[in-house]
Amino acid sequence: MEDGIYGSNGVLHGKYELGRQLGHGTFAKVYHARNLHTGRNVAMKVVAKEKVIKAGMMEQLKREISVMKMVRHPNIVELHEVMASKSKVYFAMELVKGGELFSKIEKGKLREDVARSYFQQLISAVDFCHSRGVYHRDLKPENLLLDEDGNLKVTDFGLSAFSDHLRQDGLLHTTCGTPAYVAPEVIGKKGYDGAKADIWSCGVILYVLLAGFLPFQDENVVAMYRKIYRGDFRCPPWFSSDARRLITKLLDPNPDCRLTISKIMESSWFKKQVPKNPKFLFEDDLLNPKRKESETLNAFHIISLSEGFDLSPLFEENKRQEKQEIRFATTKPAEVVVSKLETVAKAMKFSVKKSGDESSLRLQGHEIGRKGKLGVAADIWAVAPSLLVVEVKKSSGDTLEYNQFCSKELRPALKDIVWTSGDQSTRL
Ligand code: ISQ
Repeated sequence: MEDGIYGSNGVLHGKYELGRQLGHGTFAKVYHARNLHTGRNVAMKVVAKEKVIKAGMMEQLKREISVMKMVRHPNIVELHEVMASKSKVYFAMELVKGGELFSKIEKGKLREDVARSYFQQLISAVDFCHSRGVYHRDLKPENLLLDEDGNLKVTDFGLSAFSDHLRQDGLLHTTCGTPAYVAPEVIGKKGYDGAKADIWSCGVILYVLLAGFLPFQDENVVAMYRKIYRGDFRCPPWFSSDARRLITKLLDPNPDCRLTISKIMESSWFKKQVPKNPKFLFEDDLLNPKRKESETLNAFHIISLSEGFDLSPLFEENKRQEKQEIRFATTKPAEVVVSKLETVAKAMKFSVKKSGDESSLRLQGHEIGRKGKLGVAADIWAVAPSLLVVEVKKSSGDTLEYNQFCSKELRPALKDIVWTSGDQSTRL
């Protein structure tokens, strides 16, 4: 088979069983694969060596691969191992199951706080790699994946020579070769600073997250180049003044004037607190990381004894109210919980009030029921860094109406974010 790398059983390198194709482009294909020794599922990127050699990138690539194999960052798709045959290079990478960040933007622009949370994760990944001398050079939404918990994962860091468009079917997908995310100095083919070029692309990505469309667009590619060279773009009216200020400094066509990562991190838009600041049950865990680790395990362990909804044994002191309360654990981020609750409220035409840190929500019906308007209170508690407990209770109105609201609206809406100990996505 494939120049000797497959055994007669079709197993790659005697180790990986290739499964379905996850994506493809002109140069690269990505497959689902399973390591038969460890049982670990991976994403296997297969690239034709010839393309890399033709681009004169082999040496640089080898250097960057050796760096990427050593780096570990929560927002970077991990490169587990690299294998090669005569004609192909195989990258066994962390399998990321939540799809492309793209698919979120295809549904429309993101809320500013949600965009900020993704942008902060992106900048954290970019900063980490730049500090190790690795540049992406091809940052675009196709390279931004989401894991099952909604965390951002950047793919192809240091592998841009192998990077390719995996799909070309979406609203914001660029047709192969368009420079929508590429810095002017890169198009100009002068020598360029990889760090500055990545920061430009981050600026385009931030614009797209907040706008739902590209900053530099034209049916005519030459006209599009011209806009990029001039930094000729407009911010839509819904951008906040802080967001405008930051994007304008990121999309500066002069790389010497463009913001550095540390200046991005100092900017008021970037620093603004993201909503996910749930109350910490074990507040001093934050001060004592050693204890945090053991408590984290305990938190999962305790909750794993109380499957799914209603963890009332955890909160004995509230037993009197237990029929009126819903408590459940989730490994999803707080903004996912908030957005689920807001969707329910919207469907029911309830109004929503949130505390400043969005760890508490109050939902209020407008219809006058048997005991006035129905009021629902939701509180989000972080019991461990990646585990939240959500508590929902009636704050006003009739209990029967509230119970109906819970069974018909709330429980079905929250069902798929409830964590149970059998959940594959939890890391115990
Ligand atoms: C990881 N998981 C799923 C898909 C992927 C595509 C490209 C690179 C890495 C990936």
